[in-house]
Formats: sequence, structure tokens, C-alpha cells
Amino acid sequence: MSNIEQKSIDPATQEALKKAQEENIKTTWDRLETQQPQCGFGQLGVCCTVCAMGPCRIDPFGEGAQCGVCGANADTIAARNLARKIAVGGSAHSDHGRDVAHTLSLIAGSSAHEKGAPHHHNYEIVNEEKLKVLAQEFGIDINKTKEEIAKELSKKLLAEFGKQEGELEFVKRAPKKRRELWKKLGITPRGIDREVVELLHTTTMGVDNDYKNLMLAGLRCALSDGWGGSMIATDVQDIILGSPEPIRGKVNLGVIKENYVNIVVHGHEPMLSEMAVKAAQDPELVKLAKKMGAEGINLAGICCTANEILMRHGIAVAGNFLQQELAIVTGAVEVMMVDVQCIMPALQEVAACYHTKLITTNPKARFPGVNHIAFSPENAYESTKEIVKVAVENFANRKKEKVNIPQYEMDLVAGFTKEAVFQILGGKYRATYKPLNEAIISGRLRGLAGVVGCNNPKQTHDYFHTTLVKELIKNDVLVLQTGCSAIACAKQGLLLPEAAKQFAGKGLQEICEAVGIPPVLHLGSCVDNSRILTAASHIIAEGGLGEDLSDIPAAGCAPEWMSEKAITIGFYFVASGVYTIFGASPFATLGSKNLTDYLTGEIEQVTGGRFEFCDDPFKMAKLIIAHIDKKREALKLKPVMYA
Ligand code: SF4
Ligand code: MSK
Repeated sequence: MSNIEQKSIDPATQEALKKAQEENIKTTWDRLETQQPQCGFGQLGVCCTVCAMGPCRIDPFGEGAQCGVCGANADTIAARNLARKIAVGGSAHSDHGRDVAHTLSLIAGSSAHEKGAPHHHNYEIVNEEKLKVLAQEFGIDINKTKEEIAKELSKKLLAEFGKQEGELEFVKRAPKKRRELWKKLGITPRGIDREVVELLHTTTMGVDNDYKNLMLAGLRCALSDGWGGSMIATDVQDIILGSPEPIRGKVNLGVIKENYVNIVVHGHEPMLSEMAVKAAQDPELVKLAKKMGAEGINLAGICCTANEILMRHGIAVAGNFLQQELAIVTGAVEVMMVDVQCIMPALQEVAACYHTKLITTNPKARFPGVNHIAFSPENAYESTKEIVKVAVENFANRKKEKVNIPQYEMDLVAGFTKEAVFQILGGKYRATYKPLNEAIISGRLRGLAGVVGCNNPKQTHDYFHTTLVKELIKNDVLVLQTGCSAIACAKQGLLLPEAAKQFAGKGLQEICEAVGIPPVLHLGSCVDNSRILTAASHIIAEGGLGEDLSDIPAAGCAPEWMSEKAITIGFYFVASGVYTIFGASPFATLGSKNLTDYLTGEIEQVTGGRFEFCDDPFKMAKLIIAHIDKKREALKLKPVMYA
């Protein structure tokens, strides 16, 4: 295996990496190499920088120091470090949710927390039906105008962040048994911001030293993301931007078009990318692009914001997390506009080697020396139009000799929300989860797996996602995907209905053929993991598969994770009773045996879910299948039809 083949299994990535090497451009893989050997204490989670008596570190071999200056041992230090990551990951998703709720309040004609703010904005309520459904969930009378409903709803949604007691409204979506368990454990999330703050408080010097108690607070905080902030982001985005429906699209670096002005959107918040879709179609700008010698304006996405505009508009996806620098390396990107999360600081250095202009848009995420065009719901269209104009004008600066776009692109079908997918399964006029439940009960379908998360240069890019998913569908496990994992599998054609015939087991094949769906369903971005939680609750409500989320023959996995957000997602999955596997990483070898044993063992008696750390995709698949079979047995279901 060549050096490049070890880095990625994706031919487009390999080709772009070769180009980067030839042009002496440093990418994340090179920087990983220069970081070697990475700090062992950090990798094990036993380095503490919480107070100025430190930094302290625990000797994992038991020979040197076994506690920090304050006396904190490996269990406390590793648990605190992990808890802090949960808080950070949750705060990222939830702050995203807050911004979306705030936009809804602007649409409603009044800002819920900024009295006197200007009322003009560039968005509208696209999905009135969902607005009403959500309003009813929050106990709002819907016999009024949609603006009035939105005003009341946005107030209530924003209040979820500052709530001090009680429980988050969306907790009610969970099955009764799960809610009772959370209550008994004292981990029902009370307020989104409160859980983050309280968790951070418990991790400061001299507060919580009980690793199990720290993990309980971590679970509660994670729940406030999954059943709070992320769920708000997902549902309100559906209201403002429309609920995704199955849609065709294209993926991989080949979607960058040589004769077009190419604009790549990267980040997470679809409010920006949605407006970019509109601005890129502006007749005045298209005319200008043609005048500059281009055939038109081509928009493509990276990471989760790509998933958002793919799901709603079929806009092409240029790649996942590890391809962000490589999109620029094609030499054909005029502008990369970014908002928040998963944006590598190195992008500016790579962009400087080409004519590409990097543009930041969010006040929370600035890069030194990088052009910043502030984006807000109030100036959304004007600011994105300005960015598109910069791109069009930059087309003239493109250096033809530097352009080489790997000619790889793949078709895919995305847009399977909790509503859409099961509407399809149940038939358009019979939206029900019954056929899905029956497929599992009858054994035609073995079970479900959520395969999600990022890429990590420590692992061969896309190999873990795609190998695992192929193994799962081969064994009649229907795979639900979000984030960069979905993009990885899409590049290999797994998100096409035709993939069922080639890759799926007989039972899954029968289902896919009957309803015309792919064996791997793309549910959206990282915040859309909340769609998996809601879908799972519907499965329980439908009946026949137990009384609690932990009864469902299902599992979760983040095979190539890197982000703190993935940790938070893992924790809300486990808190919701899901068996969750994480791929190889520092997290997989925590320097506290007690904490590792707790997370991979005892916690199952607490929440019904647990973690597994594994660095082999074939083994991951075996573990998931064994878990699903165990759950099938517990439910006394028929044997799998085509085992
Ligand atoms: Fe060291 Fe304790 Fe301070 Fe951490 S909190 S840096 S272990 S003294
Ligand atoms: S973008 S969080 S690399 S999935 Fe959501 Fe991808 Fe992970 Fe970022």
C-alpha cells in the first residue's frame, strides 16, 4: 500500500493529495506527521491543566506520580477531561440551535430578546405544517397567524436555553419508560445552558472527584444537546428552510467545475449556505460571471453545511472533513466561505498558495488576516451576494496551470427525515412506522444502525465508514447516516437505491426494492442526529419492539470521529439506551481503567446503553450485529429471515 493509499481510500482524495505533494502544499496528514510522537498523557486523558498548580500528569504505568498536586487521581482527571469535552460539544450544537430559534423570532416580526431590533430579515416560514406541530408540542394555540405562532414558539424555544428547572420540552418525545429512568437517575435535562454550565462547574479544581458522578452530569448535559439544542436546530431549520425530502445529488471533488466560478460553503449553519444558494442564482451575478468568461456559478459544500443544502436543494457535495483543504488544492475554487465548526485554521495557508479567497462570516469564528463579511439573518441576502460577487470577480485571477480537478463524482439520494423515510415506507398517504417495525419483527430486517461522525487523519480516510456500512447492510441492517460519514458512503455509491442489489443482504434488498430507497439513508447533518432519536421514539410508539429505546435492535457508531461534538452525540446516544461504538482514538484508551470499565460495562446497568471502543471496522460490524441479535432475542422476535 502506498503512502497515499494509507491516507485515504477515496481516489479523488488520493489524486488531490498527489497534487498537493507535487506543489509542496502541507495538508492535515503532513501536520499529523510533524506532531509525532503525540503526547501519550494527552492521548490517555491523564494530563490535567485545570489549575495553576499544574499541569499535572499521571503515570499510566503506575511507576511515577499517581495523583496531581491537588491529589486528583487518573479517574478524576480523565473523567473531568471527558466531561469538559461533552460540555463543549453540546454547547456548539446548542448555540447553533439558539441562533436558528433567534432567526425564527426575527421572522415572527419581533426579536424575543432584543427589543427594538430591526424586523427585516431574508427568511420566511416555509413549513407551516411543522410550525404548527411544534407549536402544539409547546402547548401553543395554533388558531392564529403563522407569524403570531412563530413569535410565541420562538419565545418558548429560546426559553429552553435559560430554563432553570423542570425538564426540556422535547424530553416528552422520549418513551415513558426512558423518561422515568432519566428522572430516577436525576439526569433529565432541565435547561440547555444550565447543563453546560453546571457540568463545567463540576470539573473545576476541587469540585467533583467521583468519576461516576461526573459521567452522570455528562450524560445529562449530552441529553440537553440531543433532546434540546440539536433537536431545536433540526426542527426549526425545517420550519424556516423546509423539511428535506428525498432528493438526488452528486458528491466528491469532481463536482467542482473547471469552466464555472466555484464557490464552496463550509461549516455548519444552513442559514448562510441557504442564502448562498439563492445568491449564486442571482441573474445579475450569473450575467457578470458569464462576462468574466465563466459558464456560470457553481456552488458546492463541504462538511455538514453541505449536507444541509444537499438535503434541501440537491446542491453538490465537494467532500467531507478531510477534503476541505483538497477542494482548494484543485486550484479551481474562487471563494471558500465558512461559518462555524470543523473549519481548519490551516485553510488560509492553503488558500494563499492559490487564488482562492477564504471568507469568514460569523463573528464567533474569525481568522487573522482573512477577509470577513459579516452575515446575520438581517443582512443575509446582501452579505452572501457580496461574497458571491467577490468569487465572480476572482475568477479572472485563476491560474489555469494550477487547475487539476480529480474527475470523480458519484450520484446519491439524500433527504430522509424521520417524516419522509417512514412516509415512504408506509406509503405517501399512510405515514406510519408500521412497515418498518414489521420488517424488523418479521426478521426481514435484522435491525438498525446509526453510523455517523467525522474523519480523522489518524485513520485511513473513509475506510472505516464504508467498510463498516457495507458489512452492516450485507447483514440486513438498515443504516441511518449523518455528517461526514454519510458523505464517505455516498462517494462509494452506497446512497443509491441500486446499491441494495449490489451490497445489501436479501431481506434489506427486498425492502429497498419494494419502496425504492437506498440501503443507507442520509438523514442530514450532525445536529440531525436528533432525527434518529425522534425516529427511535416513533418506533417504540408504533409498538412491537419493546417499551424503551434500549429495547430496539439498534446500535450507533462513530468510526472515524475527531470532534468534541461526536463525544457529546455518543453520550446522548448512550444516555438514550443505545450501544455505541467509537473508532480508534485517544478516547479509546483512557488512562483510567476504572473510567474505561465503567463506560464500556457498568454504565449499561444504569442507562441500558454503553460504549465500545474498537479499531477494526469488521469487528465493529460483528459487535453491532451481535448486539442487534441479542436485542432481537430479548424481544423474542423471529429469527432473521435470510441469516
Ligand atoms: Fe494538577 Fe489538580 Fe490543578 Fe489538575 S486540578 S492541574 S491535577 S493540581
Ligand atoms: S462536519 S463534526 S467533521 S461529522 Fe458536522 Fe463532519 Fe464531524 Fe464536523
